[in-house]
Amino acid sequence: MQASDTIVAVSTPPGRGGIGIVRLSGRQALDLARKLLCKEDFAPEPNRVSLHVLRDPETGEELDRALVTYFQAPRSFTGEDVIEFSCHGSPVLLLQIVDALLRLGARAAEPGEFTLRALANGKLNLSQAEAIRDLIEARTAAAARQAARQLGGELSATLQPLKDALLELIVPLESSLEFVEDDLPDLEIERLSARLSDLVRRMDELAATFRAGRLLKDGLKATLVGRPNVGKSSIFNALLKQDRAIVTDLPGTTRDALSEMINLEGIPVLLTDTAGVRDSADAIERMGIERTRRAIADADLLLVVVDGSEPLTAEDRELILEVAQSRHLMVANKCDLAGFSLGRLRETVANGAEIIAVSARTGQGLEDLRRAVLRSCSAPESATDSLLLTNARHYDLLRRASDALATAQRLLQERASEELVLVGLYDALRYLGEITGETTPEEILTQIFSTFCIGK
Ligand SMILES: Nc1nc2c(ncn2[C@@H]2O[C@H](COP(=O)(O)OP(=O)(O)O)[C@@H](O)[C@H]2O)c(=O)[nH]1
Ligand SMILES: [Mg+2]
Repeated sequence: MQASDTIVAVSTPPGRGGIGIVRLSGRQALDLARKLLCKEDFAPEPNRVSLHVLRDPETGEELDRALVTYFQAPRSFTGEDVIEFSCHGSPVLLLQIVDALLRLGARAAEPGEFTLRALANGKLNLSQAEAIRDLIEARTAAAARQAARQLGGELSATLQPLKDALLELIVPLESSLEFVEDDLPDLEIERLSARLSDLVRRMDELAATFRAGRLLKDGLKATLVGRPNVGKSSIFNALLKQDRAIVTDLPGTTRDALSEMINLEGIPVLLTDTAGVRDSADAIERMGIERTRRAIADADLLLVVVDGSEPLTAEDRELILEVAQSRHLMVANKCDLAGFSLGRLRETVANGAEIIAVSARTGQGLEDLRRAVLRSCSAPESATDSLLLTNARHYDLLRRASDALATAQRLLQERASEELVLVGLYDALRYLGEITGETTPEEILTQIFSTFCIGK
């Protein structure tokens, strides 16, 4: 990637739409726009929109009429000259326009390259760049809200006081190394040590938010399992509040594993309905059962459904045994029926295991089920209002920083040399710097930006 290139990409999603945007960034942006507009004297006022005809640079044929906006360096997203063409949202047309700009000398942008340039030009830091990706990929409003906070710089702002405190610890250690022949006085060691443990505690507190943050971002896979006709598809539909799965009286009608995303208190839960687990002679149904086994292996949480209005069958018992080692919830369906009882189930499942009584028909108990799903993954039961760590890379670096400080503190207590103690402090400082990008190695940057979409 050469920063001297002028890069181009379609920035709106693939497919048809009212508007499609082509973005151009780099030194030659204005020059290339002049050629595309066939207007040598095109001198747009920055940040003002104007309507122009875009033409094929070779044939002069009209391609589209588009709104053109010029963002002058350094006051643009990338920090370079940027031109955005808001065209009609036809994939064919947008490709033609990109193609015209490529022929004029632009280069096709790599994934995330616009954002990478913004980073290189100091328009944002690495954790903010990652927040842009997370915001684009957010699947619930709560996840988007977290990403927006991090984009606003809240994570960097939270880390800054930790870095400042570290530097304040480094200074006296460095100077004692430099000027004092005697060891640090006990009182000073106690003071530094206390501040180190305070820092470790603050870092660990922030790291602990990752459990909830990860759920918000990555979500949870919950899979409904059970023998045919217990009401899995009905529960699936009731939770979706829409008739997505096929519900019938015939056992084995659900032949495929169906998945839909639902939103539980901001956590995206991928809910999967499966065909019944049972031996079947029907070939198509057998294929569904194969997928079911895979869905079970893939799930973070199994919702084991039984029909609470009937005695447990051998199949039910077998399944209950089978899932014992996996994370699961017992769901007794059809609690609207007169014959419903939890007693039989209580005798079969392990002591004290939670059983949730529901009725897919009346909706009774579904709220308990939602809450139990959240509880089972230790998610906060209501959307939290504080900053959460949502990125595994950030979590890992924070843990490493905290470990390095804990080791440094131990060394300090053992009266090890200041040099040794300082190693841990500098390591911690570097790890924190990697979160926001000041000290992130090039290959890590490349890896991070490869996960972005093109045109961002
Ligand atoms: N009374 C009652 N019937 C239900 C309930 N849930 C499902 N059913 C019925 O049980 C049958 C099987 O349901 P279905 O969702 O297809 O079961 P699956 O094979 O486990 O997916 C259908 O006739 C449903 O109408 C419920 O909560 N109460
Ligand atoms: Mg079904």
